[in-house]
Amino acid sequence: MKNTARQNGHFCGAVVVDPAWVVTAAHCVATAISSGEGYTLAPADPEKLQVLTGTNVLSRGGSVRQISRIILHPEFRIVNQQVPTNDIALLKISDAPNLTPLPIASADQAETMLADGEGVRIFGWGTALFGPNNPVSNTLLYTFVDVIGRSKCNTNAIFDAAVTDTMFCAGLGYSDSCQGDSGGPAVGYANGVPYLLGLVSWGVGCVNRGFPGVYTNVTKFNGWINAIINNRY
Ligand code: 4AZ
Repeated sequence: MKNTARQNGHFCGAVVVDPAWVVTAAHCVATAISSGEGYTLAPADPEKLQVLTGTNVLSRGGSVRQISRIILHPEFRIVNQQVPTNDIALLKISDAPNLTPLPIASADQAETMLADGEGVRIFGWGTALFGPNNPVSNTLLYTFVDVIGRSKCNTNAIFDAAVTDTMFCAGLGYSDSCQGDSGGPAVGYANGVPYLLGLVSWGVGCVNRGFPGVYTNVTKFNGWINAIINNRY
């Protein structure tokens, strides 16, 4: 996704789940509005964002699509100042909504594909290093990361119970997602066919030997996604 307020820059990934809809991380497309002591999270202005499709090179090819709606998951929150929960949002493509979707894994497929030690493939144009001023990648990068089971990921030494059942952990110390990869896909394969399992959501640095990346488990949101796409609310 590109943000017109950030000099046309790439800032987050997204995944096509319907000819007219893409899914991304809610934290990519939410703005905090202060209210009283705290704040509420509201959708960003869809006019300021665009979706680049049909190329794996940011600077060349593909087409830039306008979006008309941003729908944050109603339970999207940022807990303890930093952990996004229910970190998922849908964007409606208003401009040539003829995209080819990636199917979302079923709950049963996800059970198998997200077992401890399974490999998932992650994709993004994010940075290679964590830090304040690193460039995003002009070409789409991918890597494989191993799923780290929730009980291990929730130990005191790692995320100390912060990983809920709508998240999963993957990638410990060898390869990882990084800044600018948020909202992009984690994919599993069944007989060579790709299925969407997750979205890059949060972590502590990148390729950190102590901390895996954390992903939104998209398969837990199939009902919400279908309800919106099929215009049921
Ligand atoms: C980020 O800042 C970010 N290694 C994304 C993924 C991870 C860390 C940070 C996971 O967008």
